[in-house]
Amino acid sequence: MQIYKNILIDIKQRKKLLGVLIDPDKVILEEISSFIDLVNNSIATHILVGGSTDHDRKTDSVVKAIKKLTKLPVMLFPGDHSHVTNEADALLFLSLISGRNSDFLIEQQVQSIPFLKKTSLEIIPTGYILIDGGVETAVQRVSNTKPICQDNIELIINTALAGEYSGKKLIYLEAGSGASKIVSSEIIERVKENLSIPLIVGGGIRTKKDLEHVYEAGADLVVIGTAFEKDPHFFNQLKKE
Ligand code: 1GP
Repeated sequence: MQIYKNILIDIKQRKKLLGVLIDPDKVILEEISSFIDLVNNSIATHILVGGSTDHDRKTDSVVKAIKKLTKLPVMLFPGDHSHVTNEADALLFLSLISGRNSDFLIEQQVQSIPFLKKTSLEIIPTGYILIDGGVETAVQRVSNTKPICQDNIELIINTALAGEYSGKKLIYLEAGSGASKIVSSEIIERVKENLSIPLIVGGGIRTKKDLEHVYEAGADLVVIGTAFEKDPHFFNQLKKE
């Protein structure tokens, strides 16, 4: 699978992509099969696995279970270097470029190399930008970094471009899992018009309307986790045609 190449092809064909985020810390393995059934019958195009923490070291077994149940590409979205497994197809190789905590800018990445040197995972360099989502989120707590205020659009654009110019292949605008305020349309529009690499947006997206707004503003791939976790019936509104 060439996941990044396929993302570029999809964008060229004006397809909008949807990633379902599964957090190994929250998942009940016995229930995963019915959940993935819903994912398979929906417009979802990718599955992301990860979260800020993985207390029970479940990433490996969760990805293994998911891979047996779907043909969708599975991308890792790790909270730190210990959450990486060869069972997935790709790794979002995240650098938290909105923060100034060297641990999440480069240290975790360095620590992951002994494993990644031998991996078959497709590694996708991703500039990860934390934006104020109205509540203190797990990313903020775990990374000990401050999100960028939604009013500071210039700083958000400059951070995204600094990511692109330093070679990231994706930019991820993150309001944080369970955010009460999603990334505004204005931010998405402005970042998108400045950027030439694909744009991911996530955090706090709960309704089909939210999803449509974020797509309209210019997001290429939207990530939703909490809304599906809380109410799997949400998939009924996003059924494949
Ligand atoms: C979090 O962007 C993702 O990292 C998804 O957020 O759980 O709020 O959908 P939600």
